[in-house]
Amino acid sequence: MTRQRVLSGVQPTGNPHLGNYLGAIRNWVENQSQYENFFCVVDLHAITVPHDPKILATDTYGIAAIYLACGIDLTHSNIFVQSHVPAHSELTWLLNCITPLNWLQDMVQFKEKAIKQGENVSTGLLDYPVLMAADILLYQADKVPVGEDQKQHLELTRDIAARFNHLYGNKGKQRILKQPDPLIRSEGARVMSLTDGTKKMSKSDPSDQSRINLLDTPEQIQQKIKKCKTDPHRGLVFDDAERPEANNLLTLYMLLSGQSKEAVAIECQDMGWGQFKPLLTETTIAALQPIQEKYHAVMADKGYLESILRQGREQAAAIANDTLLKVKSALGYSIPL
Ligand code: AQP
Repeated sequence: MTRQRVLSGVQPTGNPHLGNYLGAIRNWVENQSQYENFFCVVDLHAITVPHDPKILATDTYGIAAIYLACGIDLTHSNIFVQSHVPAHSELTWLLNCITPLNWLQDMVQFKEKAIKQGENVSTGLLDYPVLMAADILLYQADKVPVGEDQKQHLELTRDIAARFNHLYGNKGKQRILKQPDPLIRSEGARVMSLTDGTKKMSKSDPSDQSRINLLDTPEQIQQKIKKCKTDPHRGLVFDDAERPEANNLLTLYMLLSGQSKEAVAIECQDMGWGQFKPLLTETTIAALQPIQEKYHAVMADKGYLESILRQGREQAAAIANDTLLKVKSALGYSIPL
């Protein structure tokens, strides 16, 4: 039986954090043996906001190394860099021409980032979801494991595929592009900021105190948890809308310690913050230590990393180019001999 195909990615913008790990990468790792997986470093997405050309390549390698460090296994998964497969850009252009402008203007992430950027909003930022649709549709992916923040973009991807198939696949009778399903786990789907439990933990938050980066030192982790926002109540509980920080920090503890929600609820029900914070600190440091060690080992062997990315690119390009050819042929392009 052929395995279903999975595609997902992380942008090489800033430091990857616990949200990227718990919302996305951890789920890729846990489920990878069930699927045929393609994990890309989405470096074309990284320039939709102002970026520094001096660090883009290093950050791109860094995210690929994080994938390996978190447990991506090359017997089940391919790792590649988005810009190494030109079909991503080409399909984006073709899909741009069938995507209504107002679909993009309605995207929540665009509106939020556009407000943050003021006058410097690029066309690329508006077009980000079409590039994301191209990333996914090129691989005819069945499943896309992401955090909750990407759900709307996944719905748009499905709409774009359906529209293409309707317009150019004989009113949908011929399925040229497969509609993917999102894979969003309930726990960890939305890791919140350490400084405001109602805001998503995010690479672009100007305050480094708001997130725990996967490469933070034990001292940084200790200091961030010590200073993180809490509330004046004693006894820690999940799912109290009035206590978003308690819910977030308990969820982090649950996921990083590998315990069930019930066990954590019982363990922490009578705790004060003074008792809980050292426990969370110790658990976080212990969970990140093996990831950090593997990351540094991979980054120290650039030749190895490059060989993985070369192999990943070959596997990815074979599938991507096949889909691109089908799309161009459906659109009426002459195919070079
Ligand atoms: N806070 C989060 N909780 C759960 N999942 C999250 N993801 C991101 N933040 C959280 C998931 O991580 C994957 C990769 O994200 P990305 O590289 O596309 O970056 P992003 O969503 O733009 O991540 P950030 O940190 O939030 O960056 P900015 O600040 O630029 O917006 C995705 O699957 C995402 O859902």
